[in-house]
Amino acid sequence: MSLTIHGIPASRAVRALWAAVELDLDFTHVPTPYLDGSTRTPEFLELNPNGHIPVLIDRRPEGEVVVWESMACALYLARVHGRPDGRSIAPASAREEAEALRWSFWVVNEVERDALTVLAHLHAMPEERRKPELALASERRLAVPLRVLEAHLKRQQAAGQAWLAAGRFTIADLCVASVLNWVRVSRPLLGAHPVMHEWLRRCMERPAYLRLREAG
Ligand SMILES: N[C@@H](CCC(=O)N[C@@H](CS)C(=O)NCC(=O)O)C(=O)O
Repeated sequence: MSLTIHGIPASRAVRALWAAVELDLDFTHVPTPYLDGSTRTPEFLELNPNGHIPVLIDRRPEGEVVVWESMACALYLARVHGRPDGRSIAPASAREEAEALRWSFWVVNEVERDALTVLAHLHAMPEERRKPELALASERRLAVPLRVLEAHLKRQQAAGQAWLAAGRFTIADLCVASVLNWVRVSRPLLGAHPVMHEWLRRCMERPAYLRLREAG
């Protein structure tokens, strides 16, 4: 049995890598970049015909399992390689599994595109190519889903649970935080959602995440 993850931490591959590190898994990391054509070679396209990182390969007694789509990789690792003991990031009950699934699908569908626009046009792109009006329009749209998250986290806290799905950091927090991290460049969004802001800070200060980012 062996696990391999293709992709660099400064990309969506961080979701799979972060999950593997949180779960303390033994895995091979192939730091395939994405801006130099590495994801479009015939060999890579065999692994993921979409030409994107991350890709995860799980060599199991019953055969090779290939997973692409970053959220699927992270959820797969927690589900298949995590211990559902109520202490690890793996879902420990049907309710926690449902939370992980619904919040991961939610963040991809309701948040990811606008979050990336905010990151790109407020921070990541060269200044001369940024369009502040695009960032502003995305910030306005994001106010709707972020209100949902803020209200959920408030209810969790009132019930004595500091995290998204449980009283501990789980794969649900990892998946959602990996996207919301992109809006940390937006003061208005952080200021309008203080509970989310504080939760996000705690997620991004996880030693597993910091170790990955330090490594590149
Ligand atoms: N929905 C996919 C998107 C993956 C994706 O777009 N990855 C980027 C890096 S963040 C990539 O590999 N881009 C290379 C390319 O499209 O050529 C996922 O979440 O895995």
